[in-house]
Amino acid sequence: MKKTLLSGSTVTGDLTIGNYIGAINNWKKLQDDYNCFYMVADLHGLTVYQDPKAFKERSLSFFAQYIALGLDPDKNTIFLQSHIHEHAELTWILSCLTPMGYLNRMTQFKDKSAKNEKNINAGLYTYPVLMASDILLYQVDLVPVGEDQKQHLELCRDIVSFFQNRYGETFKLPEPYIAKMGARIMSLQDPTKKMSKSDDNPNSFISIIDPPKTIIKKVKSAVTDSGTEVKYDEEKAGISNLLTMYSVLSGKTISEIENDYVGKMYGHLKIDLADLVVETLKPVQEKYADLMKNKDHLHQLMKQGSEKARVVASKTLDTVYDKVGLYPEHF
Ligand code: ATP
Ligand code: LTN
Repeated sequence: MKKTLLSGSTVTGDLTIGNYIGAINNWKKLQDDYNCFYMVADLHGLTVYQDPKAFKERSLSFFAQYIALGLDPDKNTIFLQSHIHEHAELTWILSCLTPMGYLNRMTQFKDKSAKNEKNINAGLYTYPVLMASDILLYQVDLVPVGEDQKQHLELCRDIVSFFQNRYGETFKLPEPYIAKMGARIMSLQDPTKKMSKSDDNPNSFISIIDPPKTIIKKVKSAVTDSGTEVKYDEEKAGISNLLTMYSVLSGKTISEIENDYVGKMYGHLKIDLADLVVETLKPVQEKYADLMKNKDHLHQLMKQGSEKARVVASKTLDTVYDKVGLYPEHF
């Protein structure tokens, strides 16, 4: 029996090279060995204001971006979170068991509310409970996430014990699955912050569907220090970030790259990195363009994903409703 895993990305902006290196590239490697659920987290996206028309298009685009990046809709269950109403329903039940003190500790809530002072809504606060529901509905063994999501996963594990202490064994206890290399790509404009697709400054990230000219411009204008020697150094976050990206995308080790650039300058590495990113994304962008031409086909694939997801999610939710003592509608 294959182990089950689930992961997802929030619908805000477009997927970045950071999401690719830190998440989707790893998801791709897991698709043969695990029973994988990959979710387009559109409900999570609503924690910030979204223009309804643009948001609809973006969710479809995200679904196509997952597939274009190499997730196979026949091998995996790829679906939109909002298509499975069980996510929102389980969130309510789990919210009633989650102490506010636990949510108060979440660093993502603190960061996002500091960034978003005008819209600190309850959804932003209970976001980790929705994330726990995403995971627990599918009885998953593993959750591949970046470092930034580890705290949410720990909370999910706490929620399992709150629930099970009251109602008995119900959920599988999920484990984080964190890839070692390239787990964190930093912003091109402030390399002390992680690259984030919802950053206000588009020069801080490379979107996987940015045109080649934009990619080249963004890499060239990446912030580095005033030095010249191409060497990995934790004190020099900018150049180290470019080296990490180069290493993950080329498959070369950092020291091999350092050797290749002896006597050369930061600018040389930037030009080569820009080319490498453009080349890596070329087939992805071609596939994306192809997929977006045929929306009926995309809708068909979406339906295929949600039908598979619903079978598992509804079974778990039925068990939960029964355990907490909600009166059944059917006998
Ligand atoms: P947002 O800006 O909306 O917070 P994000 O770019 O941080 O978005 P998420 O949707 O939060 O992306 O994350 C999707 C997955 O990508 C997660 O597993 C996360 O750990 C990973 N990820 C996000 N940003 C990076 C990054 N800069 N480097 C590596 N992995 C990342
Ligand atoms: N919060 C996650 C996205 C996400 C997720 C999940 C990841 C939503 N639900 C369930 C793993 C499992 C993020 O990366 N921002």
